[in-house]
Amino acid sequence: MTQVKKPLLFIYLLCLVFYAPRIYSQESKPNVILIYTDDLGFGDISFCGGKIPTPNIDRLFKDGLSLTNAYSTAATCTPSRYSLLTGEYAWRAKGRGVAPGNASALISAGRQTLASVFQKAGYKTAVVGKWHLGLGGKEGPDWNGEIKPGPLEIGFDHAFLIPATGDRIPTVFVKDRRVVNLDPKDPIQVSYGEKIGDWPTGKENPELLTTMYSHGHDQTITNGISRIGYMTGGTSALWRDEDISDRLVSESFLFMDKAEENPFFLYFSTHDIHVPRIAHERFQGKSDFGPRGDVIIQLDEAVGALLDYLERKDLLDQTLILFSSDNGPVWDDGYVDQAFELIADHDATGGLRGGKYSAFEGGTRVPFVVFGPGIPKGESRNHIFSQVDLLASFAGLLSVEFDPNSAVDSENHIDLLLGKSQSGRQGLVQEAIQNVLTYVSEEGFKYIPPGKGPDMVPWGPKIETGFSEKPQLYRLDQGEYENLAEKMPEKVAQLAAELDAIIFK
Ligand code: NG6
Ligand code: CA
Repeated sequence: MTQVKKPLLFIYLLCLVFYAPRIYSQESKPNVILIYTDDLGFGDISFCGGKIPTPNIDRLFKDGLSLTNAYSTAATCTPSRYSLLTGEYAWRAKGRGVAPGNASALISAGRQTLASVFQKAGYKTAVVGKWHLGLGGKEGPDWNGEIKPGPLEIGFDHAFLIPATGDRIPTVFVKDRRVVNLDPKDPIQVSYGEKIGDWPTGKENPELLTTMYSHGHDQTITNGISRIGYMTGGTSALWRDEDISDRLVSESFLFMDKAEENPFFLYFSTHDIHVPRIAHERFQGKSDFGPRGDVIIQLDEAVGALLDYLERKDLLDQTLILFSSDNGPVWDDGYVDQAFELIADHDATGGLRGGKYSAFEGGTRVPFVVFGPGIPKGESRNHIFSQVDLLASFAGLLSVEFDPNSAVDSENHIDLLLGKSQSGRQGLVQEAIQNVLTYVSEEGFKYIPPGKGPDMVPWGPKIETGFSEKPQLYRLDQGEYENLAEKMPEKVAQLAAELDAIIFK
């Protein structure tokens, strides 16, 4: 008997040696794609009640785990993205508000980030899409030379970037550290002060515009659209807005193709559905809701293209997909694209008050889904979760040591993300415009401290700020309409103290 068993044991051990790493890499080191959309609300997804069909995003919801009380850390892009990558609330230091298109890098070279956590665990890492976290040293990016520091200095192996936003110049892509397709004989010049060069502007030559601006956005015209900021030069490098989504998808394929044997982390940071909302010709007029609806369809197709890719490469069962948004929805965000006029019964916030920029929930409570192997299908959790937690959560999953003094606000909630636990945060902070900080507690209360400020976002998007000179307390299951602060002064005091404890920690 023993003579028979020994070779069997040997074969068994051999199998373990060969198969264990595969099993490990499939189960513990899944590929991770973080689809980070721009200005997308709950109600923009047809699974959540949206009127524009989003079958591919719906698939993530139907077959994944949705966190219904997940928050971006801010109601605008730059601070949300800063927190997402660093694990630190952006408001802890000045200068992390919406960044101009020539801002220098906001995250210092060498700093630990979500990407560096993946890199440490042996992943190939890439960011493809919107960056909006500044590039270059103190002087800002050298558009005609090496653009450094940037994503490659903080944990990304590869970058294909919209440097800031679609509505900020320069309207060129940056690949790793260089502007794509730049002709050195036609250097780029950029100014966020005085006009530079002689290219037409929206203000001086509105007759050249294919999309009119409504507020701001009246400076240099590229591709028929006037933007924020002035530029001249770099003609061969200018993007065509209609092609952005397709380009981001194809660049993602290139990256995933090259990752080969390594697991990969792809931060797929879409331009959609930010302004200017210029869908590819094949989507123009496809929704009944004008350009805002068309780019939702385009976004959905991009998600579908990623899913198809994974299916084709047989990677679907080895890849976790996270899907979320950097802040809540907005309608008129600076261009006349009829987003407001055509909204009809499409409720982009999904019933939340406010929207992008706001201290109300519409500013920061965003769609959040996890989809992939082992994730409960079609379930949801209502525990509170903040995007600032991704760093500690993935460090936990991958057993990577991380510096909690740098990711000071990040908590490990990987079990919640994977659907294995029934608990979340105790409380979290959100940042509205004008640095207003609000607080949500695990019991479902929202506290907005008293402060001065306008009722409506001042520059025109027709969104309530949520600011008031009185303290505000809401029960979130009842919406933010009945202010309970006077009825529940102890609760106000408790939440104000909890908020202070986080601010001054
Ligand atoms: C605002 C822009 C808005 C958008 C926003 C940033 C004006 C009047 N408005 O200043 O159009 O670009 O910044 O959006 O210029 S975010 O999603 O990147 O934070
Ligand atoms: Ca945004």
